[in-house]
Amino acid sequence: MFKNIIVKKPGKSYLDGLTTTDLGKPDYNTLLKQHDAYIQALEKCDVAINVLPANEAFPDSTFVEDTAVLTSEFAIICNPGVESRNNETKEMEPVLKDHYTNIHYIKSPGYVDGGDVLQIEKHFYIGISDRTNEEGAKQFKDIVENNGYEATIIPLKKFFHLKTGISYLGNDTVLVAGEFIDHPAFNDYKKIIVPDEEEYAANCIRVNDYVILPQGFSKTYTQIKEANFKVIEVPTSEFQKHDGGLSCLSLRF
Ligand code: CIR
Repeated sequence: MFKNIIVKKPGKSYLDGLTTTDLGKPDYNTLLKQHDAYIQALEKCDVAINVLPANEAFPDSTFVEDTAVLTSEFAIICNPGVESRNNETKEMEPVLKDHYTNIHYIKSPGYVDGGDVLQIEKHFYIGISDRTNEEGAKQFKDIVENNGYEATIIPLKKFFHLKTGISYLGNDTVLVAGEFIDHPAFNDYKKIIVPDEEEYAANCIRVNDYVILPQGFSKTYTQIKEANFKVIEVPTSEFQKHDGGLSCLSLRF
């Protein structure tokens, strides 16, 4: 069960944030509406939500997930692997100190983006990507193993972040796309396979009783419903334009 969620409003500078897509410039008003819809979806999930104000100095900082990885026992403050985002952690640290005394840090030359870390019960999967390097992944693995968890490091082939292509829905079930569909690391889980044309929907979140899923991916929606999960759909076009999915927009603990 998650009790707390941290989100951060997007600022106007979001429009100048990082992207690898060619989906066009985000529309700021639609972006704000979509962020509100995300918060409204979370409100149905029986959690306390801390909505942090926007910080124009950090265009990508609405994607709070990349700053930290949180468990019920400890926090790991990440070291985001792109310079324009690296200091986002400085803002998040005092917020996390209100909740945690047991805090660990990824340190340079190790880099980890929280989007590269998936927790499935007592096991962490850590992707090596353009943002997370081997040194960072090793530091992360050591920290969690010292705290009684297991960890597997997974070099990514194409995905932006590990969680761009996989989500854990609970009940031993993963939602997988692309290079993770046949990846041996996930063979012990029940798999729901996201078709190529719906790849973006592979990034969703399970928050207590609900799976929150991007709107408009009907094949994925139907499969998740058929597996007996309760689903809330939210619009995400303006986040998608900047490589962001639903997990990126919150810290859940
Ligand atoms: C970035 O390039 O960092 C942002 N535009 C997107 C971050 C997405 N975060 C995530 O997948 N955890």
